[in-house]
Amino acid sequence: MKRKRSAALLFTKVLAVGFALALATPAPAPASLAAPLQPTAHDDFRVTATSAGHDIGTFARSATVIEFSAVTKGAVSAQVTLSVGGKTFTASKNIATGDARWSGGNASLQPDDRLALTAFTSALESKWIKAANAAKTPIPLHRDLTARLAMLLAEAPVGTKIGTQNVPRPVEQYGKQKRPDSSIAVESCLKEGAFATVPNSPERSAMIAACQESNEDGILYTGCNVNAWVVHDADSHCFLGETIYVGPASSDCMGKCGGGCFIITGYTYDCADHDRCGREHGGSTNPWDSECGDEYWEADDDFLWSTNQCD
Ligand SMILES: [Ca+2]
Ligand SMILES: [Ca+2]
Ligand SMILES: [Ca+2]
Repeated sequence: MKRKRSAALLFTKVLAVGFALALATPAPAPASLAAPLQPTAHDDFRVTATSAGHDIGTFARSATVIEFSAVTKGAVSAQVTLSVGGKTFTASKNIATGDARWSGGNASLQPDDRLALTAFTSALESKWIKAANAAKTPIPLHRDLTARLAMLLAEAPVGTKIGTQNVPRPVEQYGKQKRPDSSIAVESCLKEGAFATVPNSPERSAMIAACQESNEDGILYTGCNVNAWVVHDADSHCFLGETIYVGPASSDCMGKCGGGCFIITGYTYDCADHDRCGREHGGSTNPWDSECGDEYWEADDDFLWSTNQCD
């Protein structure tokens, strides 16, 4: 039932409450108001301006400072700018038209940048995503996109220039990649090629380069806690298919887009391919991670558009 109140009475009450609060609340120290924002502590997350439709702030991990600015426009589109150690990355997404774009303006990320971004995604998960889930409220689009861009950048191949990528929303599919009959692992490389060349020779490198394959699956969900047929290639071997256990019950959430078990993204084949490649050929600070560059680019649509199917 709605109760009517006189506007004058309400105004008087608001004034009275405000006055009482002003008396009861100690004034903040002038120094904290005047201090410029210079985060220096470990994993220091600060929001300097916020509303339902935007957030601006900083995150610092050791010497690396990330500045973020994110805005939702018209309820269906969002724009995010992340400055990582002075390098600017942007993303935009429109869920009505299915358009998305992200760019680094040809900047490249170094191991320290990636470690800061990984810590930043953890902060976003606890401050924004888990908080929204606990309150059973939807995650604002600009916060969702901030987290997805941070996760994507956290896994960018070290030293690789990041230009502008157009990533329209692909058709989301569900199902299984066909596994070759009665095989545990299959490498496409011709045995004759391996026998005919010497390890670590230019001829062997050329032979392996010739047996790399692209494998863009759009967004194809693996399902949850299943054996999936995943594929990758690298500088040291040809296109290789293997059966890997993926899902929330697997080690470190194998197949989930983004590091670890971050809540918002899905378990997909392209992210499983990239995860497997990263585990075999390099962790977050390993420069050889560039071997998984093709798997990375094939997964960017999964990072930006996939949704969690398993929790
Ligand atoms: Ca993909
Ligand atoms: Ca590869
Ligand atoms: Ca793939």
